[in-house]
Amino acid sequence: MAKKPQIFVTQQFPDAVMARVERDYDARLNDTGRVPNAEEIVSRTSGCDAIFCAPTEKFTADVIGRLPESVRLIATFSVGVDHIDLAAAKARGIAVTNTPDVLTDATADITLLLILAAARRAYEGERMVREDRWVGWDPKMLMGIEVTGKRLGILGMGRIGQAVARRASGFSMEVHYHNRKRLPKDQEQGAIYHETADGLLPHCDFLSINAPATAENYHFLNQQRIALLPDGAVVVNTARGTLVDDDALIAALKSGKIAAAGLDVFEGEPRINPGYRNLENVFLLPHLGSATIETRNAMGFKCLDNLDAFFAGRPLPDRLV
Ligand code: 8YV
Repeated sequence: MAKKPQIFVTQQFPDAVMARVERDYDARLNDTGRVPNAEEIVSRTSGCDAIFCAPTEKFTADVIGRLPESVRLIATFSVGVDHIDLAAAKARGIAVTNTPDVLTDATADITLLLILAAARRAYEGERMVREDRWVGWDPKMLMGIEVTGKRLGILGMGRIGQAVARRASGFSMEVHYHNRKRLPKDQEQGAIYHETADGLLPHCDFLSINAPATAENYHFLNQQRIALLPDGAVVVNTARGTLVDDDALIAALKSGKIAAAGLDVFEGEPRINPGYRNLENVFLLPHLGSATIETRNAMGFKCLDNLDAFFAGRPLPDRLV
């Protein structure tokens, strides 16, 4: 029987995915119960042909430069690839694949969950019931912001942004967007295009951040840009925490300039800016965007489809470099 390719698997992925890993690969599992650091990534990959990883592992140019010669593919369990220096991988001849499409719906669903939860004060309401502080129906209790019919601005109209736009039309929202490139009409989902992000912001009763993290959009939502939003806007982020300047958003949530926020991602996660913890008008989730059984299995299978193709000498379905 042919020798199975050796791969380093950095996380305990869903069971159905791990069953396929163990059947088809000579898998070296990260069994430390925590995210491997740079040293561990380098030492554990010794003799491996490929790495099956997640965005919790950082593949900087330095780490990529120190990977053993034998490593020829990094398959990441994510659509986002800001944790991998693609140029450094390309320079070393290491292919990189990701998992587009399969997590679009789950992530768009959670974007709507955050829009609704933030606008309708779900955190305060849930706590009131659970803590037995609900003394009875009251016509002015926990009045939130109506979602139906409002303007939604989408920053980043890729697959997930478009799926958010489709869902928002079910709430009769007027959708606006900014994207580096304007989309062809048939992909715009009826949304109104703004050539610049700053031009989009004044139209956002709700702002949904759906852009990939890049060096250019680091702290995109800063104090100056928050000032461009209408007073009392709602902000949601399901993309990457680095697009938001947390101190600026916390100050705006305190002053009421931003009425509420819903956040699934944080700069430096799993640690979060402690300023969020005491705010009632922010709904916080621990990066659950793609966390459904169906989607997480599909993401894992997609990584394996790429690994299988690589070792069979076929073109990689989701090759980035
Ligand atoms: C992933 C994500 O589930 O795909 C991405 O880029 O942010 C998430 O949906 C998460 O990064 C774990 O792999």
